[in-house]
Amino acid sequence: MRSGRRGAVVGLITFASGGPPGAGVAGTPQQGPVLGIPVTTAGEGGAGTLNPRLMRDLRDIVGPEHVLVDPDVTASYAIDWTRRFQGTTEAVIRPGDGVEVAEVVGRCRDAGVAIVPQGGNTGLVGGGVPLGGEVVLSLCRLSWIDDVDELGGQLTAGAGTSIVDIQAAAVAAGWVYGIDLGSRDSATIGGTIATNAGGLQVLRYGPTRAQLTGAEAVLGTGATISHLGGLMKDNTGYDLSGLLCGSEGTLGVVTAARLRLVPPAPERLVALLAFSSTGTALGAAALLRRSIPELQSLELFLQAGLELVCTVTGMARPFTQPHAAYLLVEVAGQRDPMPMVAGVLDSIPAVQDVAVATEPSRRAHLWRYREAHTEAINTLGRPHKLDVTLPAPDLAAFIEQVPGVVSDADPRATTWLFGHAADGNVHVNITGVSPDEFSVDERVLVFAAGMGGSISAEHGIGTAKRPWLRLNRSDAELAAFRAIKTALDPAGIMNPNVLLPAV
Ligand code: 2HG
Ligand code: ZN
Repeated sequence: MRSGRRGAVVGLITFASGGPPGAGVAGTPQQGPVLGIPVTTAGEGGAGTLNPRLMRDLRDIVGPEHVLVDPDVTASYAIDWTRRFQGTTEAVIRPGDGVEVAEVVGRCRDAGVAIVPQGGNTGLVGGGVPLGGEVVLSLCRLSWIDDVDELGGQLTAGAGTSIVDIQAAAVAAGWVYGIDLGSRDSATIGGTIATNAGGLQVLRYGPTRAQLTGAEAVLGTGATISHLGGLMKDNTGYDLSGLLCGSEGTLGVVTAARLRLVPPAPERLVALLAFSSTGTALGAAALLRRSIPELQSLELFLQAGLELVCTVTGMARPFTQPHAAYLLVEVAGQRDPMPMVAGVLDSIPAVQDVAVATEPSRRAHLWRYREAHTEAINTLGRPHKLDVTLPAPDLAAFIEQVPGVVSDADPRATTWLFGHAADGNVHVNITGVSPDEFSVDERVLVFAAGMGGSISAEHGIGTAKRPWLRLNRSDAELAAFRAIKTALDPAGIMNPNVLLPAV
């Protein structure tokens, strides 16, 4: 194990340089800060030093055209979607199947070279970019769908398959894939498993882990595990697929997944509801959850976000008057939901304005007010993105108070709030703050954890929140995490700069 040099002090929390225990990467790994966060470099003595024999072996395994080394080409693999997290890599490796993935991982393990697995690169917490000069293992060529079981409602997909392609294959088989998210065109099943992605329908179908009946993966040891039989009931010991889900590439690389599908719910209605306060909106959200079993989505946004979306997209404002808070509600079932939804809305006097759509393009239009928040905020510069969950009774107070917490930390900052009301999950986006300034991040995470919340609802810990995992996890839990990491990735080559706090 390398020696731990004390590292940067970020706000209230001091953290040390270096990777997780067991990160016994061969050579003399260098450590240096990126955005003030200490990182462990690729191995073999740091960036610029991948040895020619390793490169030759990698070319033999995947074919020379799938080992990308031109910096102009590799640059796009080294930056995340927010542009806040940017690293460098000497090589992007694009294996064509699980066997090649295993050979690449085995060869990198032998050479002591760290790997960052990468899917659609749509993660928002710096979990899929080579901040320490790691080799990028792109799963983009593992894009295939197989073994569609129309009877049982399941399919198997390669890790590089996009969510939109899985959704389409499910529909073609008479079923539906229960996960939907704004980045559906680019996000891949492998990436969404690595992060246990949530999205817009968690309230009805659960997060990605709930869709997974099994996975195939190459562990950091180089061993391949495959559990793709898809049995709905299978109590034969540890749920390794469930463990890999949410492990952010720190234990191994998922190469394929067996997914359960859900029955179609063709009769749909989307309603945009306006309220005079966050509190009344969240009160109505609770009532909607209790009254409408076919509730598919329940999203929250505020007036400032709506105004920004309208300005950036050119969309007309949905109502003549501005309102403090909005709920976007989708209901989907076998029968026309309109009469039932109308009855429920009549019983909520706090609703100040309503727009309802049943026709697909009108429904998509209402959804755009919510989904365009991410891209609209990105036009203001590189945002800080924090993704927290609060206990339901504390959500309104958090939303009301967190802008003050942010501006106390940095008066130049602007706070944007939106999210998944039914899950207690609010996305705190902060603009006007330098990308390498972490004190605002820390204040928000400490505030959320202090209210009993989680510092990561659905995006994962990545690099962005790694120093603060202790806010939610005890020493005993972290020791268990490290023991698992050491067992499945003894050489410490798998995504060494994410999830686990440095020691
Ligand atoms: C969403 O819910 C995504 O739209 C992105 O999780 C959230 O941009 C964000 O912070
Ligand atoms: Zn979200």
